[in-house]
Amino acid sequence: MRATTLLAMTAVATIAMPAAVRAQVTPRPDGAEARQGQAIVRVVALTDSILRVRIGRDGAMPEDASWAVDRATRARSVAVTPAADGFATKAVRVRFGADGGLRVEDLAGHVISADTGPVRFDGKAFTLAKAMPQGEHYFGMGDKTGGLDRRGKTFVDWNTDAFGFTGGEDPIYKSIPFFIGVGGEGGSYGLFLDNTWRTWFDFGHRDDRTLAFGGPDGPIDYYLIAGPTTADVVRRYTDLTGKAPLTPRWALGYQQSRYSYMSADELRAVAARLRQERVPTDVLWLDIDFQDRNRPFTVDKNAFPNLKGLIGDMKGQGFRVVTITDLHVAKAEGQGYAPYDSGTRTDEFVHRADGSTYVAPVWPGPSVFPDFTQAKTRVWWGDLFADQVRMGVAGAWNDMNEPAIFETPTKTMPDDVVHRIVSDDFGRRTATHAEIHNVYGMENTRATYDGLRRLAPDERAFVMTRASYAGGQRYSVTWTGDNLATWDHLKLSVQQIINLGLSGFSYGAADVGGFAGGPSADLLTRWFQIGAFYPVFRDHSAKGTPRAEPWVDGPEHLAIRRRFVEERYRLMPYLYALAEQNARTGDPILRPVFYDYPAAMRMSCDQSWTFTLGRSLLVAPSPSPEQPRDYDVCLPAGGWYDYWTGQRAGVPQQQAGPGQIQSATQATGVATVLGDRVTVTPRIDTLPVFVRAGTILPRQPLVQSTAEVPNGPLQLDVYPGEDCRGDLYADDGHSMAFTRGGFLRQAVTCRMTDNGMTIAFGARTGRFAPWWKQIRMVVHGWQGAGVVSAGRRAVAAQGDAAAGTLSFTLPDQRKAGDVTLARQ
Ligand code: MIG
Repeated sequence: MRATTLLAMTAVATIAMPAAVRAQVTPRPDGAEARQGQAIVRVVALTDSILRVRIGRDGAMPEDASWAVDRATRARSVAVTPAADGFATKAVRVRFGADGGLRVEDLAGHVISADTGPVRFDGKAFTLAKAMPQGEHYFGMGDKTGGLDRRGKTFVDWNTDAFGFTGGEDPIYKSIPFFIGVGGEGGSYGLFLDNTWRTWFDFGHRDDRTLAFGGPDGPIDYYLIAGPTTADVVRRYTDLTGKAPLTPRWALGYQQSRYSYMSADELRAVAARLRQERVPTDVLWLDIDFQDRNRPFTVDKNAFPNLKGLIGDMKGQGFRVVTITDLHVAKAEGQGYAPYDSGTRTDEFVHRADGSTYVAPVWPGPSVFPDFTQAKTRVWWGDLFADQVRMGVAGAWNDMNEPAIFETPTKTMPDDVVHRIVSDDFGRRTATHAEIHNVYGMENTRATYDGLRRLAPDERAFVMTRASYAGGQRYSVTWTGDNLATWDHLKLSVQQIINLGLSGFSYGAADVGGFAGGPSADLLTRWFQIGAFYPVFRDHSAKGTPRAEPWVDGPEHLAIRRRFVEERYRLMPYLYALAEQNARTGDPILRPVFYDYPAAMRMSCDQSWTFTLGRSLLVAPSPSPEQPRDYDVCLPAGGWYDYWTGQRAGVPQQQAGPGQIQSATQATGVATVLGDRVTVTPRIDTLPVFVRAGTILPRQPLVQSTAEVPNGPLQLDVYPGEDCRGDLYADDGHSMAFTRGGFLRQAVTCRMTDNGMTIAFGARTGRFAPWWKQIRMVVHGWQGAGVVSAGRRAVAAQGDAAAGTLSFTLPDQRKAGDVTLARQ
């Protein structure tokens, strides 16, 4: 069916051209060029699986420069094998059709991506069109709304302050012109259009056989990234646009925010209550009201008379303080406001077309805007954080950087505002806002991030942004902006974070509870349960809305919320190892199920916001969370355990015999297990979480913040199954020492033997001495007693028949070695 459609489309594409005409292909050592009407298409193999496609409109290639892909990466290439109609790498074959149309196949001839015709121009605007096979689905594009799958929809990239955006609203805050096609005959592939203008993508909205995209101007410069797995694509996309740096560990803790905590006293009271209620917390946020008249880099001395002292006291209680710094600089002439004075002196602000400084109203009133596309302006901006760093501020929150402008229907700068580009490989030139708009926020975070790294070179920098562009993950984490306190937004938040993760932004957040509106008690509780599994877990709410701290709905709701925050803290070794894996590979922290389990694409349950945290944990909220009705969870093949009870959750159907197996689990209410399908009866105090069979899951004793040293052993839960492993990673959590050997990495694997199991601790790398002195092992799915030995030493073990576990304690396993378990 799918192949027929493709053949038909190819036929359509070629019928238009005289059949005998062949595209003229000019070979290159690293690719090939062909003529497409008036245009030249150049394809260069950066690697065997990453192709860069540039199209010269009138013979000349576009400027070889990028905000997203650095020079060294763009300069990579591999030698290719030429062919009459194109070339081949070790992974793909590139063929130009008679009309110069591009077709990329795997080496077995499966189509990965194929033009349906040549590039089309309309003045400066361009349109590219590719075949859209049935059964292919599309993901990525950052945190755009519209559900998980982009198929059938159309999107525009134009960073927009979208307060209270609805579930289908577009554009919103970020522009990441990158998508992944999943489910086509050539496997997953990615396409990144590196064009900062107001680009657009149509995933079959107009014509369900055509995926079209284009822009109003700017370079036609895109990358095709072959898989075949989705993970291959994401890793390669982050090879191109950069990995997110390892965050400080405290950024993985619970974070409490509000627009705004209005005074030092109020912040102290919130902090005290968090500790009193024993809700583990790492970060407190100060929103715009901590500043003097909303002016960036100032402090309201009445409300916060001693910010440095406050931050120090908070640190003493295990809290970090992150403060907001918007990019609009108050136009405060002759008032001793240093950012304005120094920026004016050295001409750091964006100009109008007539050369005067562009002034527009935002929070501080009339404001001016740093020209972040100049390297020297970024340095100037970064240096402004010196005071904050001195006061102990832990990180920066860059808001309003679309940029948002008040009192104008476009909500942003006029298109003809002039930016100066003096940066990277760009030729020195001016550019209109139409070109720079979508990268303005990212360059703002770049300036902030680089500044913090310069000011405190041995600390990891933490920046959170609202607007960004492809590659922004190198500088900041992000959140989804001004969402609403509705059930739809709770679900949407996970879909947004999944697509952010597939778009390089592995650290996604959404305001827990919803920014505007005020959540019901049940909604806020559910949001805590789900938010506890977000990569970044921050409760935040708008001025004038009901408070949304964990205790606001009374002790019963607080108890549920606390339990989920606590569970996140217990999982910190797992979460932190995922963060570190992300920094090396680009693998998202929070993933769609099909990331690690491609067959999940074909499962029949509603998986529209089921997600995994790493490959080992699967979180399955109700597809209609506001409804108390039963729902089905499909678990990928291979077997799963109920996270909360440790019991096997998916007995394969063939072993179950006729009829259904009833298995009552404490966590999910009554679960009916039929094959890999689990029927869940929702309860407000539970959230179904499953652990992949074949996992060794590290957890730690409960702490009230990551600053506290856990008291007790590291716990390793072993869930037997195929490819059984777990990863230990530890370091000091905040400094750059991990880049100099100050880390601990160790793999632990398990395999079933005839009469039990062998658990193998791999060799440890790195020099970091961890907090744990002992390891508590809990082996699940174990029947009866067991004899355990580590090396030649016998280890006392306790079997628990009811729980189906065997437990024992080992000294820290600094060296590689086997632990053997024998059934008795
Ligand atoms: O115009 O700083 O999205 O999180 O609390 C509103 C105040 C400005 C928008 C952000 C929101 C923040 C708020 N900001």
